Amino acid sequence: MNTSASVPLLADAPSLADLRALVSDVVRSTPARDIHTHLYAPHFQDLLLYGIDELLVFHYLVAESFRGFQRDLSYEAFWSLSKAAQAELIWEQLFIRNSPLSEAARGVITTLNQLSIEPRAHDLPALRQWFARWNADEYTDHCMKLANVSRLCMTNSPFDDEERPAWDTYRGDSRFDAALRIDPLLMDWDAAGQQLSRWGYQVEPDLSGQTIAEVRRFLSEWTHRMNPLFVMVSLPPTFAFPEHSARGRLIAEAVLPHCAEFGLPFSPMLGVKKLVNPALRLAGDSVGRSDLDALINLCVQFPENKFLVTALARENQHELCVLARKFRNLHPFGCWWFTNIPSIIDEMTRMRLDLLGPTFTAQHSDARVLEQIIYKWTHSREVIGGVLADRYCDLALAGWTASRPEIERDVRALFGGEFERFCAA
Ligand code: HDL
Ligand code: ZN
Repeated sequence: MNTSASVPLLADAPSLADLRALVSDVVRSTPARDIHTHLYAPHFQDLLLYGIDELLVFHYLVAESFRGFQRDLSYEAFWSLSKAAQAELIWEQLFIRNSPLSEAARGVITTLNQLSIEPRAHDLPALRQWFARWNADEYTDHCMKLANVSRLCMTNSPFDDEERPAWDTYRGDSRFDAALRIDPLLMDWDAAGQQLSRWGYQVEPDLSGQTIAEVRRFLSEWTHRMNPLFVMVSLPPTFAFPEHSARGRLIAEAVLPHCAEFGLPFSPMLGVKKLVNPALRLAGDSVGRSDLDALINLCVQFPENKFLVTALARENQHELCVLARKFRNLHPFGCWWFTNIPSIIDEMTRMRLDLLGPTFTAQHSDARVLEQIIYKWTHSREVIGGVLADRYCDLALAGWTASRPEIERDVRALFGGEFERFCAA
């Protein structure tokens, strides 16, 4: 890219270098709506994770650390350590023995720097005291300000025994949205059906009798309680639709009619191979390429439903973009989990812009620890800003120089505006 050339045609047009700087400034200064996180409003107390130990024992860093740990450190021995001791081992392995070059390790450095903490001061006891001084409510505001995030969407499961009671007293938090997560219902109907029975829903293992109506009652009651933005589920690479299974019937006969009734997007998150290494626990999941014919069938057979989709496999991204061109009830979002790394965010964002224009949701953080929104949005804005700068320069060289208000409009769309339009449709 020749950034020194002045832009042809329009005399007062900015130079390409000025245009690049303008785009980067808009991307940096536009607040983002974070539509998928594992964070919780402070009302949920201990479910909202923050602080240096939580940052270091993040499951991405656990997986990366085990690659370097001595073979004599068993998984069980690691898990039996205190969180503080685990954090010390991870710090030693990923930050002292090696340079923190991975995305998640560099994220800790970015986060500490933006919190005005000198990372090399590495004194975990002192850092613990610094983090402990914060009030969760004020600290939430502080981290959201540093990340330039306007709203955070939680991941809320009625099946989570620790979370469920908090909904009896939760009256909302203007910074947080809810998302109704139903993995157990669709991934383990036998156990979920028994749980629903214990909660008083008249359901049968073979879905007979009142089961479908009762599952819809369950979904309706939690939708009224949570007021979720969408209904979401993580699905394996083998997910097929239609499918002659409890999952296939529950999606077709209960979940999608429920979402249509309440005007909620259904969000299948495709391609998770659960616990390929169970000893790593939360860090033990992997990725597999999904057959997106399932998505085609969903979009075709349920044109009244909205599908908010993210795929975990890099190999699925191009087809997902093409399908978004075919079905306006399909909205791709985010660079999820193993694709949330600069090299793939760059590739995915270029592909999406080339095929869809600014009509998708460019990113979500998937943050599990509050401070992670700082690094996840800082790193993503760097990459997305670079891609957009290239595209606006290409556009200028083609003869159309976008103005600052036009670029601000487009970036707002990519950072939550298109998601809001999709949800309201
Ligand atoms: O299923 C999901 O929502 C995933 O994001 C998992 O929570 C995963 O463990 C994760 O944290 N990815 O970032
Ligand atoms: Zn997630």
